[in-house]
Amino acid sequence: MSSFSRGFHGRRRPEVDPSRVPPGQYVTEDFPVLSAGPTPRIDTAAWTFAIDGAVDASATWTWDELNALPQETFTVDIHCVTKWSKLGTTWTGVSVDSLLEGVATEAEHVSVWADGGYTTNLPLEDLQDGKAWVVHTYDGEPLEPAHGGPVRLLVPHLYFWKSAKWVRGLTLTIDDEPGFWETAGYHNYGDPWREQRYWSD
Ligand SMILES: Nc1nc2c(c(=O)[nH]1)N[C@H]1C(S)=C(S)[C@@H](COP(=O)(O)O)O[C@H]1N2
Ligand SMILES: [Mo]
Repeated sequence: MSSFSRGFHGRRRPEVDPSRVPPGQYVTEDFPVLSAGPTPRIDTAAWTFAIDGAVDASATWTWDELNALPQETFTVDIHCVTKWSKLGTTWTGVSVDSLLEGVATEAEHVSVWADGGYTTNLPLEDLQDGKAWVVHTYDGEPLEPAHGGPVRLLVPHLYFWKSAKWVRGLTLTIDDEPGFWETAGYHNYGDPWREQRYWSD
């Protein structure tokens, strides 16, 4: 009896801090895969990451160059518009601040683009000041292709559809250009704490 209840308690889910769960969300221990299309096959030997658009000079990085930039490992909560949140996810990658260093621009918007044709838009300032990364490692392992490997964007303070999997570049734009889900009715900004799920929210 006592050993049974000890074992039972040992397998209990960790307590969830409700202040970390945005309105309308539930916490999952799983890591669901949500993709609008098939998982692209990506060869890192031919891969590049680009910053272009309304910039004085475009910049590109090869796979080796990206990996030679300063790397950060950080733990954040992620929130999907389909209502699951996953707390305490640990990632490694390059902060977008590092990529934007030396990029001169008048732009205030970004169109994020990815292999497979997915796009998403956000204000440039939401990618700055330690709020966004391009990540290649999840929980100490190379990011699985289904979750966006070799590299995805991670913008944890916005709904997870802004975190483009298989990201290949940031196009800085003067005008805001709604992306794949934003054109299909998702909210243009997508703040989970204000429950900005759809255009009408
Ligand atoms: N390229 C690409 N990125 C994407 C998507 C997609 O379909 N294609 N789906 C988005 C959505 S809606 C969510 S919730 C997350 C899901 O990431 P996951 O499959 O790693 O959980 O990726 C986002 N990034
Ligand atoms: Mo999503």
